[in-house]
Amino acid sequence: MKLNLQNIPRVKNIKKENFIKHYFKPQKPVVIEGFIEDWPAYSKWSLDYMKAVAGEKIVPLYDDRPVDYKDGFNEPHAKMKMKDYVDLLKREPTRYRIFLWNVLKEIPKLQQDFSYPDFGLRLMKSLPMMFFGGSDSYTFMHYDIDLANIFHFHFEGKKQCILYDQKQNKYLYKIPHSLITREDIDFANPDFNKWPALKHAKGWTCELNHGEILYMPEGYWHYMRYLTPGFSMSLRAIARNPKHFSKAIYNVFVMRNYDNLMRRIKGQNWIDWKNNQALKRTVKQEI
Ligand SMILES: O=C(O)CCC(=O)C(=O)O
Ligand SMILES: [Fe+2]
Repeated sequence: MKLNLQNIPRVKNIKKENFIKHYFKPQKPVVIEGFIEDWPAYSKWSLDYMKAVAGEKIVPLYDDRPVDYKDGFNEPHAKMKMKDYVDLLKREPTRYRIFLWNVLKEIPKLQQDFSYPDFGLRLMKSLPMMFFGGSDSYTFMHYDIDLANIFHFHFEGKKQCILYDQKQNKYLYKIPHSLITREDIDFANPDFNKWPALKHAKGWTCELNHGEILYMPEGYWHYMRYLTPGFSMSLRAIARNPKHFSKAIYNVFVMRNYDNLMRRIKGQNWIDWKNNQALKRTVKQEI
């Protein structure tokens, strides 16, 4: 038994009218090939290049340990110099990932290597974020706090992606007051005896290679597994669906603070309660 996933369609060098008509308007994901071949980044960006330009920077690292009430929202688990991190990635499989690293704030000259593509959406220019991972590391299933439209550019190596839209929430063991599913689900090889509702979730999948762009529509859940060491950059455009937009405002200004407060007050009990609720609420939906 496998997850119910269909392959994300692939297009070459799509024009913005077609992108809007076939993917943005219907909110469908797509992999765009061959779009950034004229960017300097296409030939320059590699792990070695990042080591050369950012080697001395201290980078925040995350592994796949379960959420601990003592950690703040998105607080890193370790720190290292970028040059040591790249060496580690190349030397051995590691769970350590860089998650949400603000490229332009850290290394402004990287801006010279790429431009903001015109897909007919206004991209948030101050927020290009980078993500790095080692062989077989993964970014847990989540959606982004602002439910944005995301353009995810991949460099070096290969990465597997699994996506779900917001309509699938009832089958995904979503944790309340949070943006993740139960962390003990292995989306690469799920245990359907333990998580039977997953059978009903309809999702999408692809393998991303160097220079390819994955468009993730508003609020889409995403799980990313690094099949080889590599990195990606995400550009985002604000959620246009008013329901998504108001959820984004709620998440940023209410949900995040409420969750942090409850962690401080109730500690591990809060985390345990949320994990339990994720199971209960999904089981209820199933019947
Ligand atoms: O590539 C990753 O590790 C995660 C990417 C992600 O979460 C994003 O682009 O929003
Ligand atoms: Fe994300």
